Amino acid sequence: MSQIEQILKGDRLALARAISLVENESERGRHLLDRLFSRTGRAHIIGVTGPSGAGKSTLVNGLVKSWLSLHPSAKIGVIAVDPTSPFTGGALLGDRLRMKDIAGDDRVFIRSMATRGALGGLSRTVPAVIQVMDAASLDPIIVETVGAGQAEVEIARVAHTTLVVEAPGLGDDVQAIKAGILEIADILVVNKADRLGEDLVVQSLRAMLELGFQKPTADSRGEISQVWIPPIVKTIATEGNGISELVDQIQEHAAFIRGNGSWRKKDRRRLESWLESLYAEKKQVQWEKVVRTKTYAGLLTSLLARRLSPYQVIDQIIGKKSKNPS
Ligand SMILES: Nc1nc2c(ncn2[C@@H]2O[C@H](COP(=O)(O)OP(=O)(O)OP(=O)(O)O)[C@@H](O)[C@H]2O)c(=O)[nH]1
Ligand SMILES: [Mg+2]
Repeated sequence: MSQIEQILKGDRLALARAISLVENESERGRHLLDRLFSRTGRAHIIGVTGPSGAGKSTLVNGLVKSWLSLHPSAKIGVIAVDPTSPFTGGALLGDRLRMKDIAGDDRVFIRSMATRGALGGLSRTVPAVIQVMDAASLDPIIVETVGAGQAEVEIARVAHTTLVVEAPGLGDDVQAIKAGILEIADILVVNKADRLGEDLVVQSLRAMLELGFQKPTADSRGEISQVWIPPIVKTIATEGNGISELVDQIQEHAAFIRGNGSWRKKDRRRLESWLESLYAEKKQVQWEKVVRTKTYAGLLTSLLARRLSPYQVIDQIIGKKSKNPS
């Protein structure tokens, strides 16, 4: 059986190997992705983001368990993106611990990745790893990432359904919840509902929702416009409380976006943002080549001597003749 066939039928070893090739951005990995691409686009991609320690991994563990009890024949992919430096393997071990209930299940494929994104966001190979899992018919594919700036926005671009997990006791609770999360959250999760201050977190999220969403109004034809208002789900991930409601909400959101055309729009947005980052990478590589040329060295000398401005140098590099205005 060819490597492609093995991946398509979900062979774990073939899948693990393929993901490593893709992660290392090797030529073979690239080739594999080209051949797998036509088999992708089916999986429901679920993003899970939120501050460090909110209980995301514990929640993913519960979510997967609950999903499998509802759909015993499902095969699920989990990607945990860690913002840790390459020198500490601690967080990766932590994921294994938090996800201990599902780590041994052969219907679940877990992959931990370190962030290597150019801008400190998601690892730039995350979309490619999702693609391999998608081709292997893993569905849903759950991506956990710490909600720190860029990664949070990126995950919302990649996922069909984004869960933002908050929890009491993470410092300055109420202030820490950024208004920006409404733009990315499809479902708001208040985890650690067993902890003091849980009601404050719920209240501030609710206040934010009221500010951010007006009541749906009937248009001129009397139809109520369709707006998804993120539900707030309270959970105790360590006990499994609230998880089945969370699964319901996730499936409801999937049905909602399938019904109103957003699913396709999100697919397009994801692929477009992927193209954009590939283009930026190519440009970067080109630039690094330019910097090593003699022409560049010459232009740099002119720049330092103030004979050419930075604009004129760039014009020369990209091949435009700089016109002398005088
Ligand atoms: N009391 C309580 N503790 C919880 C709950 N959920 C998770 N925890 C604990 O909170 C700690 C952090 O949980 P994780 O699941 O590792 O949190 P995380 O958001 O994945 O953390 P990072 O991946 O480091 O950002 C662990 O000690 C969990 O056992 C909960 O509902 N209640
Ligand atoms: Mg985690």
